[in-house]
Amino acid sequence: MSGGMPKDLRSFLDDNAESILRVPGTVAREHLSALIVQAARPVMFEAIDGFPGWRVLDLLFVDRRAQARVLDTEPDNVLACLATALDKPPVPTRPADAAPHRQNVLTGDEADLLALPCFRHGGKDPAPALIAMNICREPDGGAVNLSFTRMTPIGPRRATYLIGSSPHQRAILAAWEARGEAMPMACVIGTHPAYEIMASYSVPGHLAEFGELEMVGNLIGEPVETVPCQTVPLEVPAHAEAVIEGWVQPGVRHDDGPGPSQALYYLPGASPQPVMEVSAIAHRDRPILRQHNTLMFSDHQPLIGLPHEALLYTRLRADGHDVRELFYVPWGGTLACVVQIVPKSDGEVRNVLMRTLGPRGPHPKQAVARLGVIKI
Ligand SMILES: [Mn+2]
Repeated sequence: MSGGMPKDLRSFLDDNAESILRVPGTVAREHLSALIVQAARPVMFEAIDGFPGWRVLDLLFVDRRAQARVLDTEPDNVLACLATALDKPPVPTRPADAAPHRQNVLTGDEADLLALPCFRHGGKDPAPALIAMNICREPDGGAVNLSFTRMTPIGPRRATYLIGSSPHQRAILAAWEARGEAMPMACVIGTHPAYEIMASYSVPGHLAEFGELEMVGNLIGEPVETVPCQTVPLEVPAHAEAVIEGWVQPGVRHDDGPGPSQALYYLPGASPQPVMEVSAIAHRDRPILRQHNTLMFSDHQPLIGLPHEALLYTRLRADGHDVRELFYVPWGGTLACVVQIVPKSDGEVRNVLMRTLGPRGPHPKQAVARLGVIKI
């Protein structure tokens, strides 16, 4: 382990060095998407043609073995471990004095989204895109939400960002737009991967009790440290590879699409999405652009499923069912869920399947029971 240092992406990579496939040669960004899918395990590209200094990392959640490393547990204990952590009270964040991503702070004309090795996921994507954890806050110092977004640069300091997948992100922007005010936003890339579980957490109503960042402390076993942004009134994790800051102007939309979806469709059309005006880009030396390919057999499906698998596991076990494993199968998007159960009575399996199809996101359309005890 990494002594008393705060947990970040680099401490995680050091602790799990043997599990990472390293690609030392220079790779063209046009090839990244296909290479990531073929890697089928955590993969780091050490050099990207035309983007000196940058590295690209993906597939930290591709299967239960990878997820177990993030949670520092065993593959057959991932859901029990995560369920326990999500059941704990939130851990307040605490301020830090310094942040490695401030090693390079680019503002004004120096900030250039096009200098980052964004890449197309599918062949029909309109432009290279960037996946980031998006932090925004309700007006008047309200609740802070953390969620993933796909940003597509449309200029050096402008990017559309896909708002469709996060109800909280949509609601917070709507509150700012109703006041006719620009919304401050920060996009965070490359934290300890446990943060990403909470950025994938989508549960209605939680903002009244906690923001996602406050639950990350339970996943990494220490409070999340934050620092103020440089150009917007928001706090961001102090231990990140890169932070993009900016403002979302009210009422402005720009077409985005086509693009992949978690449900394995390649969405054919374009849709109007909000636009972030970038005010600063901060990054560590030799930054690691942790990215999420959104095509099939990537992190996209398992990461979206993971926190919701743990919540459903908790609920089914609280109802007295001997659930052993529960899995939104990646080849079913997030629409098919397999539950491994040791039933104790007639009709129990049917009840469990009906509960699995209940009103919770993601919304499986198909639930399958697998009986007995099986090692995966
Ligand atoms: Mn939320």
